Amino acid sequence: MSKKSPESAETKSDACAVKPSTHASAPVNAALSNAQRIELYRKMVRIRRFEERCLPVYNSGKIGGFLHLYIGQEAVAVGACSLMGKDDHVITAYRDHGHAIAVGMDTKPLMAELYGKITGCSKGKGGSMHYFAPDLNYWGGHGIVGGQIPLGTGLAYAVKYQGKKGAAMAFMGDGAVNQGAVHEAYNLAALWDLPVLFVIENNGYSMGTSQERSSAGELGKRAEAYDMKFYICGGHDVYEVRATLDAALTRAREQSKPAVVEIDTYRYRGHSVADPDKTYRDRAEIEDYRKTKDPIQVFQNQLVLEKVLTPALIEEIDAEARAESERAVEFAEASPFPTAADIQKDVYWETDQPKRTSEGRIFFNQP
Ligand SMILES: Cc1ncc(C[n+]2csc(CCOP(=O)(O)OP(=O)(O)O)c2C)c(N)n1
Ligand SMILES: [Mg+2]
Repeated sequence: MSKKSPESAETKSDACAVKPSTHASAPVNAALSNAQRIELYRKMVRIRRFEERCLPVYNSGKIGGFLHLYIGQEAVAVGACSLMGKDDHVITAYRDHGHAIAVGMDTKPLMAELYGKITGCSKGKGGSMHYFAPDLNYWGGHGIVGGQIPLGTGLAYAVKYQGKKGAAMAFMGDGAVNQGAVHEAYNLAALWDLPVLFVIENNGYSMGTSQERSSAGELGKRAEAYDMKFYICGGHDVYEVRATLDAALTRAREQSKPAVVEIDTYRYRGHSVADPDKTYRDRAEIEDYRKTKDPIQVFQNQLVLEKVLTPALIEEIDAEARAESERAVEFAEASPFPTAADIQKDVYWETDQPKRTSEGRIFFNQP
C-alpha cells in the first residue's frame, strides 16, 4: 500500500465521525461480548496512557537508551493479540510496548524495565526495545531492523515441528521489508509451509524517511514472489484488523500456510524520542490522522453507537488507565537497580544452570 497525501481540510473533519464500522458484522467481531469489546478499548487506552507517561520520565533523564512510541498504532497490536490462542506466538521489533500490553503484560515491570530496574520484565537489562514474556508467548522486542523476522519464522517452525495447531505473528515496520533477512524468511516459510504471518505495520515512515522515498512497489505484494497469500487492510479500526487477521490466522493454523498481512497505520510521534520529526513530514498530516483516523477515537465512536460505552464509562476507563501508569512509575521509582553481580546473570542459559542439560534445542524440546 503506498501512502497518499491527506485529504483536504473540508473532507477530513468528519472522518472520525460516528459511522458504523463495516467490519462489525465479521463473525469474529459479532461473536464478541460487550465485556470483550470494552476490554479491547481499554487495552488501547492503557497503551496510550502508559506511553504518554513514559515521555516525561524519559525527558527527566531516568530512562536510558531509546524510546520508540507506538502512539497511533494501538489498534494493530490490540486487534492482533486479541486473536491469540494458547499455541500462537508474537514477536516484534523495538516499537514493542503496545504488543506487550496487548498480550497481557503488567505495566509495572514494563515501566521498571525502562528505568533499568531489577524488577523490570527483562531485569533491567533490555530497556524499551527488549520487552519479553515467554509465559505469554511474547518473544520480544528486537532492535535490529528485520532481525525478528527469521526468529518469528523459527517460532512457526517449532509450532509445526511440535504438531500443534498454532501460528506465529512476526511484526515489522514498512522499512524492515527491505531487509535481506526478511526475504530469506519469506522464502523458507513458503518453501516449508510454515504457519507464520508476516505482519507489516505500515506507518509510512522509517527513520527520517518515508516509504515513498525508500521502498519500491507495494510492500504486501512482495509476497507474490514467494507464492504467498497476502492481505492488505486498514489499521485504524480494530474490528478491521481482527477480521483480516482472523482469516489469515485460521488459514495458518488449519492449513499451515504463511501469509503477509500489510496493515495501514500511523505513528504520531517521531521515530524515537530522539527524532525531532520536523524535516520529513508535515504537521498537517499528523493532525489529519489524529482528527480522522485515531484508532481509539474510531473505536470509541463505534462502541458508543453500539451502546456499549457511555460517557461515564469512557471517563472511568481513561482515569483508571492514567492511574495505572502513575502506579507503574511509582513502582519503577521504588524498585532497586540490579547489583554489579546481576550483570553476569541471564546472559548464557548454560552458565546459570547448575548442570548443563541443553543440547541447543531449548524451545523445540518444550512440551
Ligand atoms: C539492521 C539495522 N539497520 C538500521 C537500523 C537503524 N534503524 C532503527 S529503526 C529504523 C527504521 C525502521 O523503520 P520501520 O521498519 O518502518 O519501523 P518503524 O520504526 O516505523 O516502526 C532504522 C533504519 C537498525 N536498528 N538495524
Ligand atoms: Mg515504519
